[in-house]
Formats: sequence, structure tokens, C-alpha cells
Amino acid sequence: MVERATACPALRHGQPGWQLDLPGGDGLWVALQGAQVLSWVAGGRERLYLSPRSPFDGKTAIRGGIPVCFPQFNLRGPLPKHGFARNLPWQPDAPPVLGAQEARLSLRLAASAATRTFWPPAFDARLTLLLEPGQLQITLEVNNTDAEPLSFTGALHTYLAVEDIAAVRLSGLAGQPEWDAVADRHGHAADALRFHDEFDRVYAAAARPLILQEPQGRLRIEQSPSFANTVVWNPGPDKCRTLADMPEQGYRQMLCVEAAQVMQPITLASGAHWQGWQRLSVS
Ligand code: TA6
Repeated sequence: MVERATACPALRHGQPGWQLDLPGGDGLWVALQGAQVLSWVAGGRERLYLSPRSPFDGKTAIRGGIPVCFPQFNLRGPLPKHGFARNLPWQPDAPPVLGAQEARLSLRLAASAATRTFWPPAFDARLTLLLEPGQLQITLEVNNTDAEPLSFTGALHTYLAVEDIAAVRLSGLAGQPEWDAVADRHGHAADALRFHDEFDRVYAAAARPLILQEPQGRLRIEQSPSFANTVVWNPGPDKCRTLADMPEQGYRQMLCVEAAQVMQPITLASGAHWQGWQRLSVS
């Protein structure tokens, strides 16, 4: 057992990344590809779903963990689905900051020849991971380093690990405006969301925390008001069968709860800065 937080470069799934550990046993691993957290252990349990069928080839989107979707959400624009940030290598921005009970690591993706093939603007993005006992906060920052304004949408597309999706309830969204992307129907959120089939809905974000309730325990999910939406996604059995990078029964073990900006792009003037975060806490 370590006595102080530690951080070191570490390979997993054949991919380069960083491992952060706290004295009490909590830890995370983040891949350089996409600055994608692929494991977060808290309270002795893995809290993130990661598909065993992900290709791990250093460039194809990884199915699971916390994909950073930037600068486009889904297919709402001309870019590849969910943008390019999840396909490109990010780099540590500065040495990790380590305390007795916390570890912080920032990774950076700046405009390059690779990003300009998709998207012309100059930008500087940073993802900061703050690991504390029972808690993980993920903060995305975007700086417009271009002479012109830039606009983006996106998400922290978190895949939460669940024991059995049939036993999961997600509360905290009651009454929020809801767009059901499967039925293309607008309505309002039920008191507690249950998941029996394909579920793909975009909500106006709630000011209160969401609670993911399972027989094994609860997880509290918060997001900054700078993300206008929360997206909740589970492919259900039929859609899951069509996803080559998911096991047939994989949908049973995951639920995506995403801090997102879907409908209304964020526009940054030249030199302007934006940040948005999601915080996950074991309770
Ligand atoms: O956030 C939900 C969503 O946009 C769904 O519509 C679904 O397609 C999902 O993301 C996964 O997208 P991906 O490109 O990772 O397969």
C-alpha cells in the first residue's frame, strides 16, 4: 500500500498511458489516446466499463472509460462521429501534482497538422483528472488560440460500470426537458430512469446531482453548468449486437451518463477560454 499518491507512465492493453494511485487503494489509468480514462477503481470496485472487444490500436475509438468527444457531438456537424479528440494522442501538460490524498494530471491536445485535416481552427485543449478518495473529477478546458472565433460541441462520454442494467435506476433528472433520440420525441424526464431497451436521450442538464442507484451501492454524478446537457445512453440488446467492438451481452454491464453540449454549440471569441467538468463520487 502506498503512503502518498503516486503517478507513473504505464502500458495497458499495449497502449501508453499513466497510472495514478492513492494510499487507500483508489486508482485510475488514462490512455494517451484521447486522454481517455479507461479504469477508475474506487471503494475496491472498478467503476468504469471497458469493452474487452475494443481494438486498442492507438487510433480507433476505444469503447468504454471516459471518451472525450470534441469538437463535435455525435454526427451534428461535418466531422467524424464525436469529433477527433478521442482518436489522437494527447500529451501530459506538466508533471503530475501529488499530495497525501490526491493526484492530479493534465493532458493536452493542441492544433496540429493532424487536427487541421479535420478542423481548421487553432485551439489548445486540456483535460485535467483530479483523483481523491472515492471521487474523480474530469475537467475539459478549451482555449481559442485562433485569430477567428471557433465553435464546438462535445461530451465527457462516461461509461459507468454496472452489475446488471435491469437493476439500475438513475434519478435527479425528473421533469427536465428530454429528447428521445430513438423515437425522435420530445418530453420530460420521469422521476427515475429505468433501462429495458435501447435508451438514447438528451436532457437539459439539472442543477442537482444525479444518483445512479444499484443494489450494490450508489454513485453521485455532477457536472458544471457550462455543459448545457446530460446524455444517457445504453444500446440495449439489439443495437449492441450491431456494435462490433461490444460483446453481445455488454449492454448489461454499462450505462453512459454524459456531461455534454449537444444542441447549441459553444462559441469562443479569439483568445477566449471555456471549461466544463463532470464529478463522480462513490456514496
Ligand atoms: O452519446 C450517445 C451516442 O451519441 C449514441 O447515439 C451512440 O451512438 C453513442 O453515442 C456511441 O457512439 P460511438 O461513436 O462511440 O459508437
